[in-house]
Amino acid sequence: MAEIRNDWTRDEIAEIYNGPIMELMYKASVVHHEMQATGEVQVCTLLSVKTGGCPEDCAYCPQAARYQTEVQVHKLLEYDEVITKALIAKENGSTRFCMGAAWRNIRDNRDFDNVLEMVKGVSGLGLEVCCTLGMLTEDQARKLKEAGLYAYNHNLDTSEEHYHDIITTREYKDRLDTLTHVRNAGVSVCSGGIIGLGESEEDRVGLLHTLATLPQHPESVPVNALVPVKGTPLEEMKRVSVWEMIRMIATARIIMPGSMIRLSAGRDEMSVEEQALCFMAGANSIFAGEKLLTTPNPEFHEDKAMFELLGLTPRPSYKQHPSLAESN
Ligand code: SAM
Ligand code: DTB
Ligand code: SF4
Repeated sequence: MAEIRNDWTRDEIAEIYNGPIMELMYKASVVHHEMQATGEVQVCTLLSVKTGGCPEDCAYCPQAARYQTEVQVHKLLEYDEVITKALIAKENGSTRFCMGAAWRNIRDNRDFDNVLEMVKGVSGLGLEVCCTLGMLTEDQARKLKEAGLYAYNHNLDTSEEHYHDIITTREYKDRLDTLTHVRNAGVSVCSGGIIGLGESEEDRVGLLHTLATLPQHPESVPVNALVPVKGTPLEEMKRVSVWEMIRMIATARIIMPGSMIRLSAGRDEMSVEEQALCFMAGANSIFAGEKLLTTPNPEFHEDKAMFELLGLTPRPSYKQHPSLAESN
């Protein structure tokens, strides 16, 4: 049985990451089979509850106020609209619902109170509720937890060394501090990154190393491929190849065997065959629905057809692998 380790060295991870691709996929597949239900893929839905106008300068992000993009800016959605969207997501087979806001950090104001109500409402539908609202304090994380929040998403995005080429308005340490606040409040941690930002292979290994050597692995690790958006500084970046996604996913699966590895942004450009390789390599979750937060994603019916073709079943909510119930 694969072991959960938090003492991985960078060299060990680099060796796994750089191994021959077939061997890497095989090893990841074995770990996946031991530690996860391989035929199951969790279907999650994203909803941008507050879009655009963000003061941060993340070079990839269409929601940063300083870039001229075509994003439709809107203030916080109404409660009823959010609940309606969550119900539709549930009817379409999603078991996790993630609400995103283009905030630098949470502030203790009316908007936050309204988000707490939304969390309560969505959790009442039996969905795993996740939020991604920027930086937060431990007290704010506790309030979210009390409202019924299951998980909080806060990506490290890239390695510490590459961070300032992508974001200058906050520090890597700010991100790590938020993850500590989330963890201390007893909320499940969702943290991963993006590839295709112009980072080196060492940066990818560095990101994976930081995640895998946190005191406890994030329960959920999204692997995003950059979706280059017109108007952002990274609009001209070349899309990453599926082999790079596979290397990231497989390495993440091997070094964080108990975590959900989420094939996140970038699926819209991937064939079913390419996605199947990502599932073989250990990915066990997707975001469904025609939009991620602001960019296109495959439609429900396309994913339904893919699940049928590949013999995959949607993973139920709140499921933890028995082998992990004690240890993580
Ligand atoms: N503002 C909050 C924050 O940054 O934590 C929450 C929302 S933010 C849009 C959530 C995540 O979406 C980012 O951390 C980043 O990893 C991902 N993301 C944003 N734009 C992306 C893009 N163009 N391609 C791929 N991933 C992207
Ligand atoms: C994550 O890692 N990927 C999702 C979710 N967490 C919040 C967001 C992807 C956003 C892609 C760009 C967009 O649609 O705006
Ligand atoms: Fe703002 Fe989040 Fe986009 Fe960065 S990724 S600009 S913090 S919405």
